[in-house]
Amino acid sequence: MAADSAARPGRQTRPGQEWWRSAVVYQVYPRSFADSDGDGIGDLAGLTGRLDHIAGLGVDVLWLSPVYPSPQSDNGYDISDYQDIDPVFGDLAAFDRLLAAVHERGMKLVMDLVVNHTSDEHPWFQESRDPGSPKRDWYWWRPPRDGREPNNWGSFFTGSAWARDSASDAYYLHLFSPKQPDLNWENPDVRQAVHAMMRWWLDRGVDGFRMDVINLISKDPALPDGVLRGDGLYGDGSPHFVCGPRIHEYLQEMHREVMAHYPERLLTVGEMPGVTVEQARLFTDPRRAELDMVFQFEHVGLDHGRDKFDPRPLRLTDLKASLGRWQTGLADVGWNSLYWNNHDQPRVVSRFGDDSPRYRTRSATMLATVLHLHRGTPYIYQGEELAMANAPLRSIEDFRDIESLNHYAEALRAGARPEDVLPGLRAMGRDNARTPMQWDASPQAGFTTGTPWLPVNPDHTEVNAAAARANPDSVYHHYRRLIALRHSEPAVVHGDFTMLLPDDERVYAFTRAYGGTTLLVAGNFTGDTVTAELPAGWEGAELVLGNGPSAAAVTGRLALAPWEAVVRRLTR
Ligand code: TEU
Repeated sequence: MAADSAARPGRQTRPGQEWWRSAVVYQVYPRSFADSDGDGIGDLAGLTGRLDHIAGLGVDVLWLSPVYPSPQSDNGYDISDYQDIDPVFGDLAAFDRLLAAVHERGMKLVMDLVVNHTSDEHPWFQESRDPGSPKRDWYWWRPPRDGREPNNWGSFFTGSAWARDSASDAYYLHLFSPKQPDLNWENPDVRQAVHAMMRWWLDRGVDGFRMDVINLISKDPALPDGVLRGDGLYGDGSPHFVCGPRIHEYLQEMHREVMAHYPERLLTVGEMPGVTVEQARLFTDPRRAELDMVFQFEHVGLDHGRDKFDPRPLRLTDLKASLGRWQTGLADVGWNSLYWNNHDQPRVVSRFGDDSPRYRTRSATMLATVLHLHRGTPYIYQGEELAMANAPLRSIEDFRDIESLNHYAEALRAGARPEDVLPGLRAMGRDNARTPMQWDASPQAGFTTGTPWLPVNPDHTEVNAAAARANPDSVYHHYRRLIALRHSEPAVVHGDFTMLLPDDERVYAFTRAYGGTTLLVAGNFTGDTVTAELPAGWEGAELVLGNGPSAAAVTGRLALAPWEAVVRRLTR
């Protein structure tokens, strides 16, 4: 699919009809998807060999998490060369073969753009360590303040957000790990280098970007202290870098310099920790020419206590209030992304469903139905279509993720016992989402012929793609039917959203209305049989999609079996 690199005056699809509004995206975390050479790590050739599994769902886009050269300190979100492929995943020729195979199946490929920070092993950073280098101002270098860090910000991965460099006895900023120094987007040379790199991938045929923590790239240049966090050790710098002072300017410039030159072809989604609905309206308003949609974090923070590793039970009314607010807030302008899972979140069937053999399939298909019938673009994370569950992570030796390992070490330094810390890591750690994709019931689930970098979940003997594709009642085929419904029923894409039963702690119900069609969607978030009041007029409505034996008869009351979901349709 050749890039339209000629800058045509904005011939744009009418707002509201862009192709990505009816699209479904499938995220691949390549390290854990399919290994073709037996080294225990997934690779591009392995992914290319498994594309029919993805295409068989009917998805439109494949989002590929980073495959660039990287020391792998944060599993590729620490990039040391933006225009090549890490040898562990293959090479550019293998990438081109993957891209062609994706396009041959009528799908698009979106790359992960990680430009808030590079790896500390990127040549740009290595050059910047010399105070006299022209690259010095490509990063946030500051002299010590009273012999210590330039401000009190804490890192997302525990500890200070500053690291001292002996080469110049100065500090550099890293919101994540010390091996992920933040780029200085105040510097136009940085922005131009990023734009050139983006065009290089788009001219190669890539169809867009998922932009990693893109709302963190603009910092308050004064770098003021933050309010001390609960740990009393570090300040919360987020008011000074979340959706910072120049973020819209940077994104509008990126759109002018890059996206505008490839009209109607791209999908751009900004990952935005801390973004609000009001801000998302600005980021996704097509008239502002910034991004198509954003990943917000409100709904995946509702079960956080002191922090993410202090999980609390989810209240369904909180979830409905949060997702309902995002539906209302982006109803007349902008667009939502819709997700439960990704490589940073625990598996939703374990988190918000019931991953027991009895209710794993039923709760997974209920969660999928409720999410996919919202207004927005749904994202499916690898294995979600199989209802893959959290991994049996026992001791800290079972963990690989830098975020979990750093949290554990800091908690023990602060005096906690392992048995106090491990339950939160087991429930919420990112390794839960990163166990190898479960292809079949063979010893390593068909993921590798070698030793996997992270153990395969033992439940792969029952939970695997081969079994799912062979079973018409599987989660896989339910996702396929949901995607087919999105592609055939305009009310799913364009319908107005109205939340029902906002105060009910058991049932999530809403309607979608478009033209003469109204859809009723209801999901039972419990393991009990429940009934709920419904608006009149639904008696005998057509059952479009369900996941349970009872297929929830609708009279004046809605009766739902444990974890049952229904979609009914009325056409006036
Ligand atoms: O994640 C940013 C982010 O907000 C998450 O790290 C979040 O803080 C946590 O993991 C979930 O509670 C992006 C990438 O998705 C993540 O994999 C990277 O580690 C991070 O940025 C740094 O690039």
